[in-house]
Amino acid sequence: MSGLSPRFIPRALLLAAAIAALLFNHPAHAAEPRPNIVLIYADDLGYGDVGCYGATAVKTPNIDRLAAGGIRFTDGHATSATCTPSRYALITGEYPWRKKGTGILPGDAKMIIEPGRTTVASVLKSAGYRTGVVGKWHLGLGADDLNWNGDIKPCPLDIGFDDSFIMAATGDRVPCVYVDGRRVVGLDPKDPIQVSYGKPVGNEPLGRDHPELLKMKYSHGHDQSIVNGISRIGTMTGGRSARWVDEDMADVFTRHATQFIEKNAGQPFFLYFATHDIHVPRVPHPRFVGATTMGPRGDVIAEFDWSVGQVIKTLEAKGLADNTLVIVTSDNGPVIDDGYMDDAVKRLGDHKPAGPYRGGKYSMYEAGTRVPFIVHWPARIKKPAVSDALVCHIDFLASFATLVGAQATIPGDGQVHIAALLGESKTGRDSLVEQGNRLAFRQGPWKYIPGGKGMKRNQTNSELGNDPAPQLFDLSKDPGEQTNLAETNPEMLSAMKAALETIQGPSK
Ligand code: NG6
Ligand code: CA
Repeated sequence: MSGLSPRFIPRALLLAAAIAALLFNHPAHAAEPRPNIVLIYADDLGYGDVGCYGATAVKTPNIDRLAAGGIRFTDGHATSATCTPSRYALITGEYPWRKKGTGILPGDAKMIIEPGRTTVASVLKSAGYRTGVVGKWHLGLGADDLNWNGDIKPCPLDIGFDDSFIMAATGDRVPCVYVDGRRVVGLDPKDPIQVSYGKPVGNEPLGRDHPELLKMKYSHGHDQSIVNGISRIGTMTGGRSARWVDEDMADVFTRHATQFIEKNAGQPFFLYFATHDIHVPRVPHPRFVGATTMGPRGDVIAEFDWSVGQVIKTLEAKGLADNTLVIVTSDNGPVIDDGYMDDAVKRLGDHKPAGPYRGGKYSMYEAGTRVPFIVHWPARIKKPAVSDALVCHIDFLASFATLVGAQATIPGDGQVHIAALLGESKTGRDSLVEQGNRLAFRQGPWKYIPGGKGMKRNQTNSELGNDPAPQLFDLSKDPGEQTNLAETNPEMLSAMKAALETIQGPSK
């Protein structure tokens, strides 16, 4: 086996595990029906932003209830400290930094996951699951020269999703419309949409020229097209009847999520429910305004918790709660000022969005990727617990495939960690590459951040971890990454550096 590069060993192991699962254990419990899988993916929700991870300034009873009845992970990760790469890894099981063009995408980017590729959805679909995506996509849509007024192809329907109701990119990027299947919702053909991330299109006023038209002002970026009194990144013209109302967005997405469950109650289903909450612009429905003392950033956490509650209610009403595997997690760590003046900094009080961890969204430090991570499945998880196993979204594809007995060759960097995910083993991954604006590496208690030369903080004031000197931390004694051991433990430093380079492979 000496000819196998380390990158391919997990693939071989996976295959073996998948075959073993097929032969001996098909599916997880042959006598039991396979579980439905509902993956609730928050946006920018920090480790410390929910009650069961220590928050007191916002109440999250629905998420806390799932944690109390399931497994709550303390070392659960997205692959990356921003959205597009984390979602790319979640869907494909491949580290995003292996592929060019997986950074934060503009709203008119073409789709970065090729049709025909194995995805978490295509694997489950091939195993007989009905698959759906609702919410934030941010993996690009269409090919070059996408026409928003016609059929959008490729889209999630081309990579394994039977149903798709999404926004193209983010709440703060044009086009500010929903896309149902291949079509923009509510579009009047007489008022076609045009979108640009270059030269502005149309002649509607822009935020930077007309701040008096804004109900929420920007603090950085976000100074172009004004939609619903909020200026965004990029410009759009037309499509007036199709434009979303931010205040209603959580209701719209949650309704689609619960309808998907109701419609598919009679068969196994996989729902990827990627909320816009708690990303900017933070615009809760009026019924959540004032839910916390923290202003919009706190109130949209309460709104997110409500969305989780609606999903649980629907599962219960349909008698599906027991045999549905529900996961609640987030695409990257928290950020306070992400470009709008929404009082998040001023009203934060003593709330700690990152919990005990350093950094946040965009950062190489732990809070960049370490996020809330809860797994709930009453039929299988009999002993609710808190688990310190190292787990990551990149393993969902391989793990779900094995769990449901899907016949698939699992590509990429994903590993099967069903036992850890269900709390049946205390051991998860041995190691994990964490992505900020560069790559950091975790192995056992150790964390290695190569020396950088970039800025220390970006406009959001998030600590990026770009110190020129390499950093090494022992997270078992120093979870807050305060004491750099690089100089006192050069052996470990070089071992970590070498291990990261081996996984990275030769640079292309
Ligand atoms: C940044 C945006 C930020 C957010 C982020 C993507 C500016 C100044 N900042 O470029 O507001 O949209 O991209 O966030 O434009 S993510 O969660 O989708 O990765
Ligand atoms: Ca995000």
